[in-house]
Order: sequence, then structure tokens, then C-alpha cells
Amino acid sequence: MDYAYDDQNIFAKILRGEIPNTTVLETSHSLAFRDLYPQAPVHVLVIPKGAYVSYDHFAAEAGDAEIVDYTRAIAEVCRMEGVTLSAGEGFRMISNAGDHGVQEVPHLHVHILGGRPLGRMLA
Ligand code: D5M
Repeated sequence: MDYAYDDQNIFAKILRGEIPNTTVLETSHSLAFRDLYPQAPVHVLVIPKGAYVSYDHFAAEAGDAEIVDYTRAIAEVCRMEGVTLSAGEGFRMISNAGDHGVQEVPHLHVHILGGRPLGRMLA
């Protein structure tokens, strides 16, 4: 399957160190940083370091080590931000993909939102 990846997207530039970011966590295969336009007290973006456009691209082509690292990095950010169910009040994870998902930046990212009641939202 062909997933076209644009290496000039903003998150690719962040990964190359060409533009700054507020890093929350860096692991061997993942980077987490604060969203520039936070929608909640906690709003962190978690991205894989590999060149994947979307979750479906990542699931199809990433190696097991990347997938495990990314999955755990997301949970670790939740723990660090105090929103896990074991120590906090919960969170929301969102990953927009493509035109219908209204994805702005074409590099896979999960939004972690929390720190206040977020309201019911499925679409
Ligand atoms: O959301 C893309 C998100 O990326 C959106 O919430 C703004 C955020 N953004 C855009 N540029 C930056 C930089 N430079 N740093 C941090 N956050 C940024 P989407 O899911 O693609 O609609």
C-alpha cells in the first residue's frame, strides 16, 4: 500500500531539530511535546520518530519495537501528566487521520487531553 509521506511537515521538522518544541518525553522511537494551541490543561502530542502519516500507516509498516515503544510512551506521558486512572481523573486520546479526520499535520500523532472534564465528544 502506498502512503505518501511529506518530509516537510511540521513534525518532521521538529524531529530533525529544525523548529523548537516543548519536549515532555523522548524515547528511542517516540517524542512527546506540548501542543502549541492547548485545548485543555493537559494537551500533549505523542509522535513516532519514524515517517508515518497516520495510525493505519504505522500499524501496517512499523516494527514491533516501534509499536511497543510508542504505546508505552503514550501511557508514560499520561502518568507523567497525572491523568492516568491509577493516579488521576482520566484523559482522552485522539488521532486525526486524513481529510475526513481533519488532520492538519500529516505525521502520525496522538493528542492526549486532560486536566478538566472534557465533555462528551465523538464527532
Ligand atoms: O492537529 C495538529 C496539532 O498540532 C494542532 O493541535 C496544533 C499542533 N501544532 C501545530 N504546530 C505545532 C508545533 N510547532 N508545535 C506543537 N504543536 C503544534 P491535527 O490532529 O493534525 O488536526
